[in-house]
Amino acid sequence: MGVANHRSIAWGIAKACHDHGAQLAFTYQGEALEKRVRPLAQEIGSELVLPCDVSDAASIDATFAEIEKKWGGLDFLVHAIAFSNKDQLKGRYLDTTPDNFQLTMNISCYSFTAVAQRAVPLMKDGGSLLTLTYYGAERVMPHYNVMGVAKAALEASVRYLAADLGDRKIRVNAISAGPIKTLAASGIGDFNYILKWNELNAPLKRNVSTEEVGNAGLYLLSDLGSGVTGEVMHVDAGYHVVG
Ligand code: 0WD
Repeated sequence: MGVANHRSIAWGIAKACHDHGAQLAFTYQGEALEKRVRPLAQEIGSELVLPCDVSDAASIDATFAEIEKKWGGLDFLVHAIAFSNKDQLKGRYLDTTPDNFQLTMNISCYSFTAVAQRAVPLMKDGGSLLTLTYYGAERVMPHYNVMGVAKAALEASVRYLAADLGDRKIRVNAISAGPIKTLAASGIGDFNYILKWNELNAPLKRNVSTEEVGNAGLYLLSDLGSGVTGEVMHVDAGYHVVG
């Protein structure tokens, strides 16, 4: 969930999983994105491409009902979705409006729990849930503002969901990715500056690629990561140890 185009982090994860034999379904939000997602899904032989707006409970219900009908079960799920009004991803956090606070929290945080509620009954033999977060949850990053607050809540929900679902052999983790130039990132003020700063200061002295996040995703989603749950794993060229 969350492929918008070939630059999307979710696409990096999808490709890594596909390369290792996973059968995948994709969701898209609205017709404009459908036009982008369908050809990508076709590229890796996926026939299940479904609409899903995570701000609409009925839409999530319909998506998972269709997955159950087609597959009868689910092994893993990737949630790579976030949204906030662009005019509040610059300037001060202090200026966040109540409407955009709720919208950002709903789409960027609560939706992970909402999709987990529908995915869990399909994970009959255990499973793995993965979401995407950013260092702005832990430390103040310029312009990240309300999204940083939402990501902090998302990381906390990873821990609570991991505790709730461990007895069903369902693992719940997050990847804290370093900055990557995607559609969503282009909405963040001074993003190019953040990219450059990360490149200059990260221990590896570079930024990460969606392929690298994809490989880490493969580890957490597959049995390679069977002992890992409740974890926020940084894939950021090490920036979090210096930033
Ligand atoms: O630097 C970055 N790019 C980082 C991104 C660093 C660390 C974390 N992340 C996170 C993002 O916050 C997000 O949670 O990774 C996740 C994926 O983001 P992305 O790959 O950077 O961005 P993008 O390719 O734009 O995919 C996000 C997609 C949306 O795209 P747009 O740009 O159209 O908003 O999230 C989807 C949509 O496809 N999305 C929704 N899907 C269903 N229902 C909704 C919604 N209501 N809102 C947004």
